[in-house]
Amino acid sequence: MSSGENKRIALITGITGQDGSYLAEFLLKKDYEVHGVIRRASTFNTSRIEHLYADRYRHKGGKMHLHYGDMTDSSSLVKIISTIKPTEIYNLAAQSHVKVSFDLSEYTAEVDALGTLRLLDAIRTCGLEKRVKLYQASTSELYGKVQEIPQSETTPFYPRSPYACAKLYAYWTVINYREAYDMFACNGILFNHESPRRGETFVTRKISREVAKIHLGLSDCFELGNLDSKRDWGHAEDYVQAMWLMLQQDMPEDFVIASGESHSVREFVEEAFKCIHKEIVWIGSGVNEVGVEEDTNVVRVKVNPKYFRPTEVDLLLGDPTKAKNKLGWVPKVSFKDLVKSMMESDIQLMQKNPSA
Ligand code: NDP
Ligand code: GDR
Repeated sequence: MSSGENKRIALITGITGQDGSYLAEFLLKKDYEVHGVIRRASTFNTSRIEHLYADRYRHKGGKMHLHYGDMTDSSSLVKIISTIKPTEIYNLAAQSHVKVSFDLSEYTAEVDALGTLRLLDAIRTCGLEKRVKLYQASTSELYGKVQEIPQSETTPFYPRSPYACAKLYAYWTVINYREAYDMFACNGILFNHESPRRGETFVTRKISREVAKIHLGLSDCFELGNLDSKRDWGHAEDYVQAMWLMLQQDMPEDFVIASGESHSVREFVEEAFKCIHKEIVWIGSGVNEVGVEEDTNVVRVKVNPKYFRPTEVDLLLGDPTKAKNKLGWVPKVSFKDLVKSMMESDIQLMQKNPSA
């Protein structure tokens, strides 16, 4: 076999997102040739991956290559796949915001559900179904309304949002193509994972940014929705390693990737304030509940129902035993360290640029 045939070529959809950026870094370190699909946008959307170019100012050099494409545009997917001939595809592209999916339900289904189908068909159109390995970004949102605690690969699904319904379609399409066409295609059922690169509208990053602003005297209070929902939060950098491990197995299988610990939004807030040496106590209830700073009694957090979802996912707690046993994967970053790393990063960012 020539060295060309051994070349490891990865295609990442969603490379400009949180996970895409960590995964690209991880694969480049493993000497992959990395290709990413980016969308045309009216402003720059490559801030998370610019450092991966050899010449970041002229967007040149290195082993990362970007291609314009979109999950709603089959022809772009076929063109990219037929040109690159990837050995591994990581399908991370999605309208990934659960609350927004209630407003953009049809678009979310186009991208997250049909987009996955388009990608699978593009692989077949290019005749690569026996050569390429596919990772699908499935989600703990599939579990939705609690059926079992903790949630594992065998827990029944009960999606609670247009996002989760779209991801459920994608999950089953991946399994169907695996069985129908003998494709190496896996679902990673990943529980929430965060980082300093997390999008600003997800709750953890919203909290770390707002608490950083309070710490620096740039703001004095912020608003949240449901404080009682519980999530199993890990660090994105740990989780992208699990994506890769799934594609290095002999057989394609689906895996739960989680920390095995669950914390409420309220606890995340408290931990973030601890990082700036402030204790938060809660008074009132429901929409009248506020978080006040213990020493000063100043209100720091208010509940605003505008952030509530029509249907909520109350409690997610994953059981990652299968991943531990078969992939040898265990998360390294604890909840406390995750909050600390996000807080430190946002304090630094705000110090440099207070209007960020
Ligand atoms: P982000 O929202 O940070 O990134 C989403 C990526 O998808 C971005 O690169 C975005 O591009 C791209 N994208 C969106 N729409 C399209 C489209 N129509 N065509 C092409 N690209 C598109 O998500 P994360 O990195 O957090 O998550 C990655 C994947 O994992 C997603 O599929 C998400 O649903 C799933 N997931 C995430 C979890 C988490 O906790 N982070 C947990 C479980 C699953 P642009 O930058 O231009 O917007
Ligand atoms: P989630 O993440 O819906 O779990 O989806 P998000 O951070 O948006 O919400 C987590 C929980 O926090 C509550 N919440 C708020 N959420 C936001 N965004 N803003 C608020 O002000 C706020 N206040 C309280 C929410 O109601 C919810 O209960 C994420 C995404 O990355 C998905 O793509 C992924 O599939 C799942 O994680 C696993």
